[in-house]
Amino acid sequence: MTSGGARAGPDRSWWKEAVVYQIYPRSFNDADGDGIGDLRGITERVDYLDDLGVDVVWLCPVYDSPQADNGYDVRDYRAIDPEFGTMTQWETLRSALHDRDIRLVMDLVVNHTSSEHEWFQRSRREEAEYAGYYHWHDGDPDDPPNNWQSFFGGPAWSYDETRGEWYLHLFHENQPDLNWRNPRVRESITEMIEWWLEKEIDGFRMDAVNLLSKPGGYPDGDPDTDLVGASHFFNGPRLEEYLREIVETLSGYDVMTVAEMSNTDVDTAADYLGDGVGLGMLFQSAHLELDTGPDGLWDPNGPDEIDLPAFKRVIGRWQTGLQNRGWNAVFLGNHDQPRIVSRFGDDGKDRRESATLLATFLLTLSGTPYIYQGDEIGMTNEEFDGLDGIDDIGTIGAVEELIDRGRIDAVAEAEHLINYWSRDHARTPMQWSDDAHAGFTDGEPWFPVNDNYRAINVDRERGHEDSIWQYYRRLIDLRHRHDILVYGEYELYLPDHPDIYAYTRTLEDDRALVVLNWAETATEIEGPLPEAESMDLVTSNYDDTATPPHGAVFRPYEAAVYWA
Ligand code: TEU
Repeated sequence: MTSGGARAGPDRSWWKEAVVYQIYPRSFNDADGDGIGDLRGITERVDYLDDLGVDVVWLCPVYDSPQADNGYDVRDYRAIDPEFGTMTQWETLRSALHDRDIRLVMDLVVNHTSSEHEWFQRSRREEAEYAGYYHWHDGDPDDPPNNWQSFFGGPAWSYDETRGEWYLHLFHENQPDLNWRNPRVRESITEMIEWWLEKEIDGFRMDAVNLLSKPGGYPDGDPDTDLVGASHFFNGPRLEEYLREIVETLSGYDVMTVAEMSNTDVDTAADYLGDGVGLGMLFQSAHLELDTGPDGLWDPNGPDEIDLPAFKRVIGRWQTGLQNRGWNAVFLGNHDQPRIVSRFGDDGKDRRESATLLATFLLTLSGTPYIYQGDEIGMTNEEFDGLDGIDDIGTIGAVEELIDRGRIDAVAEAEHLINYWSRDHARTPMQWSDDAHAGFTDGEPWFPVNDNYRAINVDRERGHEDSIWQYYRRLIDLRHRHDILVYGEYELYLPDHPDIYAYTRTLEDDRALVVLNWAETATEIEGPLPEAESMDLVTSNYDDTATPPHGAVFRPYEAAVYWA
């Protein structure tokens, strides 16, 4: 706070005022009929994004890749995968977005490469300059260097017959981790980042970036933890130094950064953001861990119910914890998570009401909102039959590990986990219309379209005024028009209420109140809300919410925004 009466205005940035839309290219729109979404397909939908009103597109990886992890296994950072198109088509997309004032953020996947990357090929052959590009370790082929586990199940080490050594991969065996201790690796990455910056991109989403620094000596992890080794490889000893190097590379450009950093607490985050290391935002994951079982995501005893007061505590910790110390990235879903309406709302009878409640939440918190493709029309989870039809290597690896460890005897016992967690829920093709394959492709889609596409699709949503899509559009517009929704300070009311999530945003003399009845039942609010009687309703997801919030009965998933 400044003293002497002069109040400092908000520390403005275009990326704080932006609403981001995340595109998973494989599943967005297929223009060439091969069943796989592509760059031309995205370009065809730029007007759609413009109508929705988003400011930034975050494009998941489109780099040349064997697609073992749908592009998060990069074979060549400077080439576009032919499945997605050509560099010229990428440039066309960028220009089409820029022509409509929509910025383009690329995914930066530098914790690991594909095992087919030239660097790894040369490294495994021990070519002098590349020999130390990855984490190699000698040892008995039957005895990995330590007990670390991979995110996708099984050990984090694989033995390479060519080199006769072990290599580290925190994800799939086809995704070897780069050795950031090696200055040559860091130089190569810096050159690659500069190369993309020169192509006039507007920022990076930095994949799994808090895993970059591994401790010397690769110490064993506590074998009784959910992901063995995590305490060693998350936020490792030299992470800050590496992040500073990346930030330095970006410093001459007006770009945004959002770092994927699960397993990070608020104070650590504040060190990485703003006046600390200088990152713009980060994706933390505490609010996505409330429904994991006692032993983590794939605990056969899970998933747990999400408890609203606990959810409010986690969100509040970040909302207030980063106040004046950083900036939040606000999100509930992405390409790794279940569909938000199925997880946090109700994908049955109250789908519209709960999806619009979630929209209200995302677009009225402090921080930059991220909308994942399809959430703006309330797309839902798919139903899977065991591992049949599962594409996600994360799900397959996790279930195999449960069997290997004797935690379950057969896949059938993991059915509930697969149906809850599989990353495939988010990866079913975008539902554009009620045409064949939901208008996603003229060919055979790489992954089946959700059967509900005739009821849930963009054409239908855009066709009527009270749809989820129209609501997103209105709320995006509201946020754009009112600084208070961007820069206002967050304050929670009724912290222990089991169904009501109510908070205010305050900017100088203005105050906004958001009330969300996060339940499938009607709820009467008894507790006090601020200045309720003197507030005007600004927007709600029922067409007749006229009552002031104090003492009012809120209907299932009713969401309302008031101003004073
Ligand atoms: O995800 C990193 C990551 O931590 C996830 O594996 C997360 O733990 C898991 O999805 C929880 O369900 C990033 C990408 O978002 C993901 O798609 C990639 O598979 C992964 O990195 C490897 O690049």
